[in-house]
Amino acid sequence: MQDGRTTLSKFLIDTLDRKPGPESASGLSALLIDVAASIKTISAALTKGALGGNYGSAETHNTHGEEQKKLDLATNEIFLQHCEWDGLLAGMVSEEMEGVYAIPDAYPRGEYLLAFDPLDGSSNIDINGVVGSIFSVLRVNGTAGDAAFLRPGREQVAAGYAIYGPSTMLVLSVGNGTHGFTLERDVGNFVLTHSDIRIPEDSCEFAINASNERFWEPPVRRYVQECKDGKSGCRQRDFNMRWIASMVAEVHRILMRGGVFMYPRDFKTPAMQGRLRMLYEASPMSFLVEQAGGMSITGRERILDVKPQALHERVPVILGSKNEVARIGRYHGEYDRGEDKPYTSPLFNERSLFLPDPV
Ligand code: AFP
Repeated sequence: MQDGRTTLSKFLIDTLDRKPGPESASGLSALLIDVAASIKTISAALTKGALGGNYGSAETHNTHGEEQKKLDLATNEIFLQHCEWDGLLAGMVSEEMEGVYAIPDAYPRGEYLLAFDPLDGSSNIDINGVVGSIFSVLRVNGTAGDAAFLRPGREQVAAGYAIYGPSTMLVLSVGNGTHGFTLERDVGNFVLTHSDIRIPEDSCEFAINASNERFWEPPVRRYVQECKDGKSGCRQRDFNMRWIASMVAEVHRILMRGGVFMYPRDFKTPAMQGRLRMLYEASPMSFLVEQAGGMSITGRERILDVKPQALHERVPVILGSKNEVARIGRYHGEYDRGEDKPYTSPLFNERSLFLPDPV
């Protein structure tokens, strides 16, 4: 751009098309421009709020048995319409569709696969809260059908999310760091405003749905209890807690100022490994977090190394500031090896004369 600002198109041309590499001239930048067009359209629809006539339930359920809102279906359709025609995709998977969406015969097939959650945190819609869209791009590898998507997240060639807050932002990685673009609404451009985002390695903020505490595993209980003990506990500093019920909003906060987000394994629904979906929530967010210097694990494994077995598989997620996530991983290891002492802190309350050794 002549005014010195970097638009999304300029960023993609410079980063992908003009650099030698597997994704240069393969159409990935054009695909990401189509994804960005979906995001702009969704942003415009959300801005209308209740006046858009899209509020409320669609009175249908998705493959997870969750009630679909009208906006879940409308935003899903927006992604399909913007991305199916360009000849760059071989298939799409979404939270709102049971199987792989095949590209209609009228359009050519391409080399990429797109997985997306068109409206993450949709329970926030009715309260005019923050919501988002999440997406992940893989290159086709010869396999067809579901198997084409069932690959570890480290194979992603691009991942990103949109956050629809006071401003709309697109946060993106094509494997060279994590970068944030802000939508200039009156012009319709995404402009690079947050180049090479870095997550602080330490933090004093955590996010978890505490109403599930009784179902958590001991290592997670231990970590959260230690945070809550604050200055009078073994961490010897106070922590803050946040919960927005939109993974996009939580991850965005962590990218901006650090922290930890947890939707860990729990025993609320024993058949489920976790709450969040691998292909279009955990995997792309883990890619973005790692590209920003953070860490993302199930508790026991790096998420980007886990090979999903099903399109809508769920996975436990613990991500954010490296040193905090590593600590939670260490607590899981100690617990699994039987080295974890049950955590109690009766001496370390506010009347204590003692402070424990930091661990
Ligand atoms: P929806 O996209 O179905 O609204 O789910 C949002 C989400 O998957 C994730 O974005 C939140 O972190 C999590 O669910 C919130 O879960 P709780 O309902 O337990 O707060």
